[in-house]
Amino acid sequence: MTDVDLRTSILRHLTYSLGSDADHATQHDWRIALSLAVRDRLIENWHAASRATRAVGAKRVYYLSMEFLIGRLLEDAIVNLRLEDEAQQALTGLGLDPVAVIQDEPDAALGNGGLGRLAACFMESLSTLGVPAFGYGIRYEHGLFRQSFEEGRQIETAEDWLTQYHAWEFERRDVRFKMCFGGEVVEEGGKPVWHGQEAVMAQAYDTPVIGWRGRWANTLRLWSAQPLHGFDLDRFNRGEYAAAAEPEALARTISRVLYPDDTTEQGKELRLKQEYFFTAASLRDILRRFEAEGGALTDLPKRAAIQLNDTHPAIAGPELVRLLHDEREMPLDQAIATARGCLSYTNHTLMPEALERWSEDLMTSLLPRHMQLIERIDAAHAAEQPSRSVSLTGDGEVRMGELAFVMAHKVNGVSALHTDLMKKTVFAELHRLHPDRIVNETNGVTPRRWLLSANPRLSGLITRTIGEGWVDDLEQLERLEPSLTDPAFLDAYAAAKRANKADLADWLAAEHGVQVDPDAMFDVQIKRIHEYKRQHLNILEAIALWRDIKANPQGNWVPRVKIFAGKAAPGYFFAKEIIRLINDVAAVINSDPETNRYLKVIFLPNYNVSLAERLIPASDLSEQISTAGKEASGTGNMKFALNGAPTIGTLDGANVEIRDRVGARNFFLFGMTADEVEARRAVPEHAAQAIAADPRLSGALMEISRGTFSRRDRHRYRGVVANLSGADYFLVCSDFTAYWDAQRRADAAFADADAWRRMAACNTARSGWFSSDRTIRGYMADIWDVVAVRSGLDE
Ligand code: 26M
Repeated sequence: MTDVDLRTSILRHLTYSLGSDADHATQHDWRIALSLAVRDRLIENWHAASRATRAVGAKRVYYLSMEFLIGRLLEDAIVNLRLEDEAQQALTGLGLDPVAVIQDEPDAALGNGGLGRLAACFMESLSTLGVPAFGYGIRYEHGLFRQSFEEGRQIETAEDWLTQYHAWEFERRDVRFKMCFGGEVVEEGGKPVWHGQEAVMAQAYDTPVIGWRGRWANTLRLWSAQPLHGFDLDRFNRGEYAAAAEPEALARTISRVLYPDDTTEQGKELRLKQEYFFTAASLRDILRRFEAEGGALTDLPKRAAIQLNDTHPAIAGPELVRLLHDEREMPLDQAIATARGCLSYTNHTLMPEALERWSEDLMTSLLPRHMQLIERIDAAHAAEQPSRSVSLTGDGEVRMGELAFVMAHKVNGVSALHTDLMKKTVFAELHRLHPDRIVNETNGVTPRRWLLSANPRLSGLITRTIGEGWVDDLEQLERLEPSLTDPAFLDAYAAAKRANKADLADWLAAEHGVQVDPDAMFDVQIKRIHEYKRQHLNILEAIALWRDIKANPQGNWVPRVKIFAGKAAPGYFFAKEIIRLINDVAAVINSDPETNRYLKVIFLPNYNVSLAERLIPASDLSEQISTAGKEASGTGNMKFALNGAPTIGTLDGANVEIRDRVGARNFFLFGMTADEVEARRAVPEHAAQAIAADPRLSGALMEISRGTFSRRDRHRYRGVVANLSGADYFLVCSDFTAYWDAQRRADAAFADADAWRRMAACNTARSGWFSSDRTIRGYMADIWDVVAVRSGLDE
């Protein structure tokens, strides 16, 4: 089907795959027909990639992740296959609006936030670089919940992306494994044998992941849980209709829904089942492939690099030992060493409440053999350490971070600061025992999605200026450096940003009924809602600014539109309070005729990958204001910098490295450092002190307390104010004055339009290092010991 032009192919699919015709087709039909036509163009290279991998016996990367936040796939495929013009012409020729067709696709939200989006960027970079790789995860029936607001409060509803036909996946009926839970371990012939009690089938679904120019494609293999035996006809015939369907429903529960928490670990049985289910199915698949290709089992590390994305798949350690030792008779020590040779682990957080711990009781009842093996692994590790100071269990719990560390040959952090803090805090003892194990791999983002495709105006300008080599060699953006003093270039740069902002303003008016001035500063904070990310610091500044403007309405104010978006975990009460407060503040400020020329506040519902793609290219200022030491890296920060939005931020996560590269003059730094944060917490009454010292801060808090934003419910935000003026664990008050000052520096810089556009362009020109291609090269060299089979740069 690749021998025909795209238009013909679309029409053929519309007729023969969808059974529709041009006169009756809906937008959905056209979108599916286009997807299938585009899909046809990548299948052959996809198959060629796996043939090439087998032909040279190449080592493969296996990326195990509970989350892949891939977003829409059609536009990505069109861009990477360079079909933009042909698709545009075909659709217009058929009387369709290309943008509407692309946007008809639901966002695949199989992830919570940064961790899941990183996995998606990595998959794209692995394909662009021509590295043989599989992503392994769960095919959730429901991704992250849909968010709406009712009287300012977050309402969650189920997301159902899979109710629409999913054009990008292939069900692999021949790839299914039986997965067991529970039961007991019995001695048989002198060896322990696990007899599981409950069983479900893991069914593979494959989605091709296409790299830049379509030269290479890897596979994202997601597991769906299905009943072992379908429907119980005997029971049905006995009239037990609901009971007959029960086993099926129970089995399917495992892949039913993504856990919507990215904060606190809750120790829920179903979550542990999900983790074991997808990890064990993936390992079974990896071993099957290895054994089909032949070779001694001890050579597994030469053929398979298995990356654990956080501790969610950490049961891979004991499971791989079980497969090698129990099921293939490899001596235990050798099995542990072989597993360790394959495994490596990425840590994404230092927050103690987010570190996974499973109760030994739950582990014993669900995975009895694994619990025994964890004890054996612990004993073997203890024997290596004279001090015996690290244990994988304690207080009746299994510590998954320690388990992942001990079973990995490399452990990595996701920014320089975060890796440094890992060595000094959570893994201090393990780092002393294994000083070469921890390495840093600073995160990155794929420039294909986050610049080329999301920001065609800017990417077009870049390509006209330096050619298109930057797309898969992002550090070529440095070649823009001479243009940073060229007024014609800067004019074009500013015009691209202005046009993106005008588009966003139109969309805000059409979709959300809010009017904004495209010449105002678009100040944007988009990410999960968390106390450590401090959206409340941002809204406090808005309140203080509003009060200042009201006190002096004739002042020379720099117009601002503050845009927020992000979801709160459904059980995270305080985060939901922050959402409501921002919505309430927005309602008051936006309807104030005295100030609304200068200040608008907007909280956009249902933040997702597609909304990020719309907002980031239209942003002027990037809010990255976490309490120092808490944000492991951030990746949104990189997307903004690349798209020419300077950061206002703390020295946290990758902000540090962004500032080093874009230059201190092009970054609005404020706030305490990670060390100062620790010291400040020890100061008694730190919040009260900060409030007493800054009348703007005390004024803003007073405004909240007196009920200005509380509608008819005066004490609505009593809890928020009490938290901030009391414990204030995330030091919002102590950083407020510095944040205010940094915002005023941003105002002054923005008021000088020439200086601002130079600053913005500097951010683009100097952010090339933050490509996920660079990150993946780092993993290849430092962790995986793999090489590309076909470099993305040749041909
Ligand atoms: C854990 C247990 C049960 C249910 C859910 C979880 C869970 C899921 C996701 C916990 C944390 C999750 O994500 C954490 C995360 O997204 N971390 C972010 O990772 C990014 C990529 O490295 C970093 O850039 C961010 O700084 C970091 O917060």
